[in-house]
Amino acid sequence: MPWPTIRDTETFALIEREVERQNSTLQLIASENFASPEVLAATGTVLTNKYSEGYPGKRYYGGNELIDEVEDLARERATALFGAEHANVQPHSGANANMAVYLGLLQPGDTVLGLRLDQGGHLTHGSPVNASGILYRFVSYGVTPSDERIDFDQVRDLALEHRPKMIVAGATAYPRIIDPAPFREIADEVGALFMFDAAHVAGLIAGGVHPNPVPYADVVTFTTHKTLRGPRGGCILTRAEHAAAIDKAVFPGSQGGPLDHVIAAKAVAFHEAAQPEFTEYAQQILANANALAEALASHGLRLVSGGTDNHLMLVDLRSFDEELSGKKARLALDRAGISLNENTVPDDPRPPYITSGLRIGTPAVTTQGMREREMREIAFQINEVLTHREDEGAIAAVRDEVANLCAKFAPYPQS
Ligand code: DSN
Repeated sequence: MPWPTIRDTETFALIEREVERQNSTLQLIASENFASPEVLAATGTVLTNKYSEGYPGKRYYGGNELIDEVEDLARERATALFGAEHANVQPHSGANANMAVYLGLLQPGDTVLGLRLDQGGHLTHGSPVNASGILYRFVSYGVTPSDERIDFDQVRDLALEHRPKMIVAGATAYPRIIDPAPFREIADEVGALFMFDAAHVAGLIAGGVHPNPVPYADVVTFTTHKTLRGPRGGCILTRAEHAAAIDKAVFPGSQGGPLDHVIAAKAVAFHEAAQPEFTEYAQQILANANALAEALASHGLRLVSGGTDNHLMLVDLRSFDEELSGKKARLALDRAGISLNENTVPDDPRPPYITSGLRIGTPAVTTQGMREREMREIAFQINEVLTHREDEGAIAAVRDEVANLCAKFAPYPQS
């Protein structure tokens, strides 16, 4: 990276080493990506210096004329990209975005339906250790034991029984398309609001390869750094009728000053996602995920739900080797330069910090230009590591192969 004259060599040496790690190892964490140089540049600007509590035209600090234009640009681009009536681009993260929606549209103690964490849901969808589960009465739905897809009969039964104020759809570890239409129907049947958390699939929606929940949902939240490939942050899209409540819940309800440098970078990312090549990118994420899933299955690894139709897959390690936990597998893969995360599989007998599964995603490797052929190579190397996980010589050999592969597709080659 072209750094300015560096005096804090200690910190910047660590950053340089992280650039090198990202260039030379495989990033298969489904929620990660490589932001473009323009997104990185916007994030590293003097906009970080500004205080601008409030919204464009209604700030509590002076000197915000240009910041207003930046935030308006980001809001306009977000609403245009997804066809939404209103956008709030200030949430610092997806968790903040979700909590702001609950704060704006619910009362503490209200009943909400959400996908169970161990079935692919998110902490902010009512986990008992998260503020969502502490402040609201979440009731969880899950996937069917037979095909491991969302059990809409159960969603409907629970909705009729508990009469929730809101139904939440969306997931962090679910390998299939989430159809917003049946959620809307059930929400209408019981008079509930419908929130769709599109954190993982926002880029797939923007790229036109997954259904857009905006016409169905009262509110859509998402993060900007996963498949959407922007800076780390959150965003909320709402129908006009909820705009004032949501804006108030973000500021002053749950955040102070917005991160204006990150909002500028979000504007850049929305612009990038509106280009025709982003559709090709989204299509290739799916093609790569499909190729990787098929290749892993050919090595005898069971995939939750039998495959994928999004950017990720969940490997259930139990049938491969009963003794191999997700955590052990992840640590061995880390040693081989393959970065991913352990993950619970539906009805996992192991606790969440051990797990019986691996979550594997293709957004980052697709950004660096890898295609189906490389996915087959990656599946081969993953199988090598899992099979020879006690053999440090075999792991070192995979690490070399991974470094050779990554050298051909370095995401930040000029560094
Ligand atoms: N940490 C994110 C993920 O990995 O899916 C969710 O917040």
